[in-house]
Amino acid sequence: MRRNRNLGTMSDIRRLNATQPDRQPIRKSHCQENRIAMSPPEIAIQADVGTMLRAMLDTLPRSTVQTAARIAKNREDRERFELGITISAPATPGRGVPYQDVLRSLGDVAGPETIIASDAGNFYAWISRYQRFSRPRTYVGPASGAMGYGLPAAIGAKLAQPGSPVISVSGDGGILMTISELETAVRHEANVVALVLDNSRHGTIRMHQERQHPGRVIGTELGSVDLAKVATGLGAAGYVVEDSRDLESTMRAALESGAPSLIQVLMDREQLSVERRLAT
Ligand SMILES: Cc1ncc(C[n+]2csc(CCOP(=O)(O)OP(=O)(O)O)c2C)c(N)n1
Ligand SMILES: [Mg+2]
Repeated sequence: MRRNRNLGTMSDIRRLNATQPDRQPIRKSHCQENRIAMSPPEIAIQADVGTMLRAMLDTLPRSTVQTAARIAKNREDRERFELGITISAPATPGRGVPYQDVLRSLGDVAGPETIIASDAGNFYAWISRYQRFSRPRTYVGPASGAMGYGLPAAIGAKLAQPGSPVISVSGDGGILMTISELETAVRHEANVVALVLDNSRHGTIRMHQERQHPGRVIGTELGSVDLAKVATGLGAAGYVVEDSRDLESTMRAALESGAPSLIQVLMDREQLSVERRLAT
């Protein structure tokens, strides 16, 4: 069987050509047709990419020396990284729950086996930066950034892995797209916890409006919805958290309740992203 592996794409080659016009890249192709279809390279090699790279590596000088400077630089980089993923105190305390507190509680409640399924929205930036995952296959996220993904993904994960605690994290906009799936969770006894970070707006889009079109806010405000009540109407348990101090105990209660549940967290509406707040 012919293995079809590529070293780079045509756009990689074009980019290379643009940045280094005086150098002709070596083009490697697994098939003759592909090779001759492109403009003629200086050196053309038809080969399997793995075989070719191994052969090329053999021609390079070996450098296995870990210099003291390199080790010190690695340590420095690691420290900077650790600092970057340490949850800080909210810079300006606002009304409602700050995202830092949600992340801190989530980090405390979620064990290494907990599966977290994320929706798309501004809160996702906080999860990707601060939540630590130590086991493979414990994070489920929408590769295409589709809102509404978090809860159904959590239900799927729970059905596939019933022994693992599963928490979905969504914004109010995203959960409203697929909240009806809580009924599916109830029917299939998929006991997930849907954590909803409710800022009564499409916070992500508002952030883009603030950045690119200041003073021209349109269509990003959402109404105040009693999501916990909607959850109970669908047969799940519903909780509302207004105070950071109740976050952890509510998450634990929901995980241990043995029923699908939704926790509506009333967020600090002015906190738009990890670094940005609304000026108002
Ligand atoms: C299906 C779908 N529609 C629209 C978008 C564009 N979009 C990305 S984030 C976002 C707003 C998300 O709002 P919310 O879920 O409340 O999260 P927040 O940004 O407020 O934290 C929108 C409309 C998308 N990603 N997916
Ligand atoms: Mg929102």
